[in-house]
Amino acid sequence: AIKGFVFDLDGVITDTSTFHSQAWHQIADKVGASWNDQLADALKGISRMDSLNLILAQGHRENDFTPAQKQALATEKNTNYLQLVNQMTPANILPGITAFLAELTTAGYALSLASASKNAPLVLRKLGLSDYFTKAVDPASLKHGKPDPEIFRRGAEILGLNPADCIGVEDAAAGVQSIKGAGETAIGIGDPTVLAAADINFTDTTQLTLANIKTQLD
Ligand code: B16
Ligand code: MG
Repeated sequence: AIKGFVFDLDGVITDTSTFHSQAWHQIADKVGASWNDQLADALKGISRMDSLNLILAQGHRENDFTPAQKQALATEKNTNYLQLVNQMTPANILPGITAFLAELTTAGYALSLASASKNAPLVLRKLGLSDYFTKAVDPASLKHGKPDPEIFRRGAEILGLNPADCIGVEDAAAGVQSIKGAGETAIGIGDPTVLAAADINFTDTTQLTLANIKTQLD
């Protein structure tokens, strides 16, 4: 039986993906890589350095920077991103999420966070949601990022639960792959063709209710 929920942050709890995209777009322009929606989508759920490597590859510039220069570009992106995050308020919580978190907590489900973002604790504080996520996977401690199953496996482990008793909630294809690899039930939020590997598909966060999930699982 399901006892816990493991949440992605960006794209599920709040839409920081537009902020990540804005911040990376500036870096792409700087290194001469063309920017498009497919590239923006491919960066979802991917770690900061993996994202930079994808952008450099897109511009055929993967061999043009030293590790120190790449570190500086990643830091510059994060500075751009933090300026946007610092303007966030609880109004940036996606529709239905606060009610869903309250519903889950009241019903006795355990909650954890499986975000690839090193800025996740700050984002949760800005949203006023830190109290729901006292258990969170530290992305700095991971050997492999999404789509590897490690982050969602750890999301269950920190709750003391078997992955089979957990539902993972994701908006990115790489994240759904990670959930399924960990042996959890996957809810995909967004385009069902992109998230075809999920067990349950919802087009947006307003559909996240226990009643809707139970209907889909029966
Ligand atoms: P940071 P998630 C991911 O968060 C984002 O989707 C991805 O675009 C970002 O590069 C990654 O976090 C790392 O973020 O640079 O803040 O450490 O979707 O796993 O919550
Ligand atoms: Mg996400």
